[in-house]
Amino acid sequence: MVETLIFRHALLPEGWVENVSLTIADGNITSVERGIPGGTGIALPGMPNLHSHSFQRAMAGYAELRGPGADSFWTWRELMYRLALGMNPDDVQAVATQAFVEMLEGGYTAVAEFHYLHHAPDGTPYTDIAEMAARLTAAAEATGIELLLLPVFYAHAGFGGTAPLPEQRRFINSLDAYAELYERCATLAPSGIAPHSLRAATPEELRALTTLAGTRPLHIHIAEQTAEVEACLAWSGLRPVEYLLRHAPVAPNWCLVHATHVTPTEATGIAASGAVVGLCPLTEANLGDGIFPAHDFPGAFGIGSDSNVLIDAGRELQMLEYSQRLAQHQRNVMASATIRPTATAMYQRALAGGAQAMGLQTGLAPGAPASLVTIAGDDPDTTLAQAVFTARTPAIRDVWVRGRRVVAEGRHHLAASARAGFGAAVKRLV
Ligand code: NGQ
Ligand code: ZN
Repeated sequence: MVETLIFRHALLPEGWVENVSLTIADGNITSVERGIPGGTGIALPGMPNLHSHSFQRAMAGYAELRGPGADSFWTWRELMYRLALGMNPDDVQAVATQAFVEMLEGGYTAVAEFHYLHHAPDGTPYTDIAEMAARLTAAAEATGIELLLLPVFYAHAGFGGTAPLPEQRRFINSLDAYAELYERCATLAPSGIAPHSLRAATPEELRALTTLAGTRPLHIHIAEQTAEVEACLAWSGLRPVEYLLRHAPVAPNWCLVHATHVTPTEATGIAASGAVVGLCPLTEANLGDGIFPAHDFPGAFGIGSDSNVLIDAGRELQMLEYSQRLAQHQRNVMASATIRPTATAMYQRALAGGAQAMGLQTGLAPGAPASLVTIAGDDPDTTLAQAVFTARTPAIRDVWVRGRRVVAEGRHHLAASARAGFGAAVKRLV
């Protein structure tokens, strides 16, 4: 089927263009024409969500009260582990369905699921070792979001190969079991390799995973918390990013998730490696991680919804810019000399970085997937600025993924049933 969409404005690789028509066949853009009148709205390439743990959507709002002592990332993690231990495959699918609906309504057209809840509650693998990944795939297919599966390798509780904690038992695989899991995932959806962190994989395991990855996407959590930096220094004499840059073949197919605590030398090293930094500003704020020095980072970055405490690409960019303003005591920090409107500049960089990290082609151009979102307004830079900085509700109107329209007038076609399934799962879980 061939379809033509006409827009008043569209964000093309070279910037905003007026009166654009896109011809779509078999899910891909086959031609882009300029000077075609009669269109309405503003079209942008859909944003890749480069880091999500969809199951954590079930606890959004339930961890915002103080415990007996001082709360931290680590006390949040205890609650999160308790949730993880209670979830069955139906729950995982119901919660992912809701999260993916919200992602599509919030401007994301693709998601990388950094997925580690593999096994049954007692830690034994399901009959199908990729049972949970299959549930994520089913949720992605039902909602229409494009999925990159990142089955996570998790084997240790801390640096130096310490034994995993009992409450981590659902995450644990040997390298052999992981290879089987990966192969199975690759039959379900495009897949990459994901050592959870330098805490969870030893140097030998990291080497084996790097070999398995080849040039496929390789994502790893790094330097998110100061306690992790200190533990890494105590173990190796190096900071986490320093360690990785020195001992692993970090390259453009790598995504360093968070990279919050980096020195200027480490930041320069990441940029030189060509790797993408996976920023998750809302989760990093929610968990009290810290602020990545994005203001002068010359490398690639994308955005991720991570814990899914709030799912909205615009809000994620807003938090990114605001965190830099608060730290730098300046305004319009993420704008550049070539793209002065801040929201547009951030959007373009996060698109490119997200696509690189997920191994996707992006941009409204011939040959790229027809994955796009629209917002309503006249002046595109101002409309996007309002969507990011001033809108009280998500500004996304329509969403297409690979030529299939899944959101119309701000609403996903499965919104009501997804919400009902999610509500039932959460009621049982919390
Ligand atoms: C995760 N989340 O894997 O879900 C982690 C917490 C950990 C974030 N880092 C677990 N935001 O890092 O040990
Ligand atoms: Zn994460």
